[in-house]
Amino acid sequence: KPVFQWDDPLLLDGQLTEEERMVRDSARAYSQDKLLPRVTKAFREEKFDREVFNEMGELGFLGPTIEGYGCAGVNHVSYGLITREIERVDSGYRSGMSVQSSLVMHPIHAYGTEEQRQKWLPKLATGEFLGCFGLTEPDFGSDAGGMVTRAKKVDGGYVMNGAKMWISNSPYADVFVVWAKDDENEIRGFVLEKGMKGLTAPKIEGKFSLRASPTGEIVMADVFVPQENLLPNVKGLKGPFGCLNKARYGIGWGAMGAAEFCWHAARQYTLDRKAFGKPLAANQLIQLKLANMLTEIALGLQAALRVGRLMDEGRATPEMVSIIKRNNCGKALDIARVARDMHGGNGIADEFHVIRHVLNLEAVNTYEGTHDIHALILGRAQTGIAAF
Ligand code: TGC
Ligand code: FAD
Repeated sequence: KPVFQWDDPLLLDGQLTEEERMVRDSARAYSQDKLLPRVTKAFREEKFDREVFNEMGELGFLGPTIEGYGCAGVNHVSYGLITREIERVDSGYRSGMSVQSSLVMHPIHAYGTEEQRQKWLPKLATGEFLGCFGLTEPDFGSDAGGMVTRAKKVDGGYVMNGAKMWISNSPYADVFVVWAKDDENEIRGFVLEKGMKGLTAPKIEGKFSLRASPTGEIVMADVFVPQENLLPNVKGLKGPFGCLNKARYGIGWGAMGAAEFCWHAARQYTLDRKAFGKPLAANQLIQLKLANMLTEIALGLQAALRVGRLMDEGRATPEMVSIIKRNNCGKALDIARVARDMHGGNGIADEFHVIRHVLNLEAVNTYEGTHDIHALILGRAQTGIAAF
């Protein structure tokens, strides 16, 4: 007789291959053994543990879907399982991993020359190099195509001027994938390297979200970028958006990991804590909240798995990715807020971890296309009308 498993309600585990389960188990063991013990201090003190990238590199978690160049070459479902386990601990660690994998290694692999791949990918794969991705500008976030950063053609390369804002990893980055307009007004991708004259990456202070992940600007004042640092094989917004498809997909899984943590914590807390002579979990209002969490997470994970399978078959579209990015981030944020409430006063203490997930998920719901921008993408897809 089939038995209901409350923590795997739709038997996701059985839908995975043996290899995928191995990847998941290795990501879970690493995240629980090595990231969880560090995260409270990292978040409280806004402390960036640079060595996390070397550790992830050693385990094959950086650029994991890339074949060769020292990368693991696993499928997209496995990539999603890794982000889910890392984000179960903290969205900031997942952010770092997503940026390195989908926004830095992917464009170099997909749009770069063989020399560029050989030069940067192996060191990004081990975590020896840290990468960042500059698309957003102070005055152009959702409307990324309005960017004003310029790459002017000169002898032997380009001179770049402009500023990028809200850039994950930038203060510590060695490699900067930056999107700018050329003399023909075409958006092109460039790889800038730490130490280039005129290139700085000041940290953004006062962040109350993703405090374990450094965020900064990229400021370019007459930076000379040699011709060989142009990513030659893409032009236009489809360059950066092609990277975002991969990263947004991983976030769809990752947000569910954070939500699962909050759900499990709320369940255990309300089983353990007594009020009015009985466990909190014995109240209908509490059980309703737990039932909603279980349902949304089970459905969100199924959707992420489906998109992952389609991606592995080459059949996924950006709109499918918008469905899971939007739904799973929005639902995870709701779940985290409700779980925080269910913890009462303890819910605001970082030792219970839930408030940290709430704060992180506020940013996760905003970056890589806000919740409403993904609604507009899905609105356009069914009406044919761009309502941006
Ligand atoms: P639109 O007219 O829709 O498209 C312009 C060109 O781009 C192509 N395109 C895509 N290609 C591949 N994948 C996609 N998802 C694509 N979306 C669009 C499109 O086909 C077209 O190509 P072509 O050849 O015809 O020119 O562009 P639009 O200017 O109307 O923009 C629409 C909108 C609002 C949907 C878009 O700008 C958008 O998605 N805005 C959100 C911006 C965003 O997501 N920024 C993310 C910055 S990176 C980040 O947040 C990292 S956080 C990471 C972390 O720490 O984890
Ligand atoms: P805006 O575009 O100004 O939007 C403000 C509000 O208006 C939002 O609610 C939005 O949904 C709404 N809105 C906008 N346009 C419309 C419309 N047409 N109709 C209805 N509502 C609309 N970017 C990078 O390039 N690289 C990174 O590594 C990176 N990392 C980030 C890390 C963090 C911690 C954060 C917070 C952001 C990061 N970003 C990064 C930037 C992120 O992608 C942008 O913040 C995001 O795309 C939204 O842009 P914006 O902040 O300019 O908001």
